[in-house]
Amino acid sequence: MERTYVMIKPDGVQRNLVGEIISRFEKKGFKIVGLKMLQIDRAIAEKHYAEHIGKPFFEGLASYITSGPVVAMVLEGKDVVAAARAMNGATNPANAGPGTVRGDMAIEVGRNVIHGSDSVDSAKREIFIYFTEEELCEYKKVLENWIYE
Ligand code: D4T
Repeated sequence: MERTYVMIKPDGVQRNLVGEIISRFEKKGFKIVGLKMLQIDRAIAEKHYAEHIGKPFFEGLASYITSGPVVAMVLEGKDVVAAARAMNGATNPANAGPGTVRGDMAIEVGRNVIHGSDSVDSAKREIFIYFTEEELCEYKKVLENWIYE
């Protein structure tokens, strides 16, 4: 089973969207295997968004992502990396379809509520920026036979 890193950004926490967003992934059938709240500091922001350092939007992104607590989670399931990206919607909420998190809950790219890893390799890198192996739970859920054939 694949794993992905999903993070509710500070605006999602401030706007009371944590429960609704987590609920969407639970209802879909994905399994939460890691979950915590933390405040990102500058060093973690630079590590997470290393590919964007130096770009015109980086300083705004860094101050936004460090501006309040985030909710970090690891989701497990079949093809969960692509599925979570699809559920999150396009990076710019203006282009995100209805039914997606960003389409339904956000307006501007600089306040786009949620992050999801863009590939299996990014997921592996990002999961271990935020979690240790010991913080991730391996467990079976009784409903699995009703979610997977
Ligand atoms: P994240 O990483 O937040 O899930 O976003 P994406 O994976 O969907 O998109 P990204 O890496 O291209 O962008 C990272 C982050 O930067 C913000 N951003 C991006 C911005 O404020 N202005 C911009 O022009 C772009 C491209 C939004 C997401």
